[in-house]
Amino acid sequence: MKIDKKIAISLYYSMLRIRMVEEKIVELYSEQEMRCPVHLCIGQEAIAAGVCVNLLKKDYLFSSHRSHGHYLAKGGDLKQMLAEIYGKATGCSKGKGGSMHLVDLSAGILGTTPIVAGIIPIATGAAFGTKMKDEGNVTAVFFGDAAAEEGVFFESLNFASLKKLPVLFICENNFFSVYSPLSVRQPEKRDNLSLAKSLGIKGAKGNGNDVFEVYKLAKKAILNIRKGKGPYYLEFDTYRWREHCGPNFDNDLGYRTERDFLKWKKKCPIGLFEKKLIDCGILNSSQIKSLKQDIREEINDAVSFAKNSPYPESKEMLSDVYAD
Ligand SMILES: Cc1ncc(C[n+]2csc(CCOP(=O)(O)OP(=O)(O)O)c2C)c(N)n1
Ligand SMILES: [Mg+2]
Repeated sequence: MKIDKKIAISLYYSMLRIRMVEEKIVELYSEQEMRCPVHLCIGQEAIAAGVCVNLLKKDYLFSSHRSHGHYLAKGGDLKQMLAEIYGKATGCSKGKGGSMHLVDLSAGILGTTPIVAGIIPIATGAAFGTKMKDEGNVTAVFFGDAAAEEGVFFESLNFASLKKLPVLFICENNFFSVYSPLSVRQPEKRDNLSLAKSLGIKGAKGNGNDVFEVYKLAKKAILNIRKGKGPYYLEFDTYRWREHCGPNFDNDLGYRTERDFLKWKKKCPIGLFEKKLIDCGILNSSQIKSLKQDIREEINDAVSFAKNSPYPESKEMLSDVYAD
């Protein structure tokens, strides 16, 4: 593996931090102090990390309901994210949005929303805006395999291609929409990449559990966009480990098999990359231990901040969240 040491460590750190934040949410969720639903991306961290390491601060990011990883990888403030999940006034949406409405304007995170596919045209519009103003930002939008079934997906790709917009579409294919597998939702031979190409959009598919592969494909895509060559479509296969919504495992429900789950667990994006980094001599086990300790402390601080923050006042109920 030929990889720049600094990039390798930042990819690893980014994935590990996302995993540890979400594991903390798992640990604390049963206290019933977080009163909003959470859609965890444990198992899918490589896509957020591999794409976002290529983005600049001024670039824009949009995502959907499963967005903690995207928010953190793009540089969103951890304290404000946890405070938001705890419904506190110090949260990134002032405690009114919860886990599915993450925003950090200072990090270029313009928004995440839970309406499946609803964010795709919003991101496309933002990219249109930056192009009209000649601002030179790239806009990245993450969405799931089910979002690619909604009408706005096609409209957005069509418009982005027509106007050569600086937008990166990233489909995270985890094979399920809640409990429905692809086989009951899409014709067998459907291929989103061919659909994108038929609209004149370049793209690629990759292994979403291999962070280095994601990184390389995203790097190429983002360079293409920065050169003014128009939109790009990326699709990555991956697997969510936990239930669709919530902190538990749900393999007992029968919509997917324990065998499949274990097969994907063996392809843990963090475990596999960690082994590579150790084999290449980029990190050793004591450095990994100390990285984990640093992240643990950061998370504990952020949890205390969130828990000790006040709830929004009732007079705030109808005020504009992002006005100032
Ligand atoms: C328009 C719309 N329809 C249905 C839902 C309910 N819903 C929430 S998440 C989800 C599944 C989305 O699947 P996918 O886009 O593949 O993302 P994943 O959850 O797998 O990450 C559904 C159907 C919704 N939020 N919005
Ligand atoms: Mg899905």
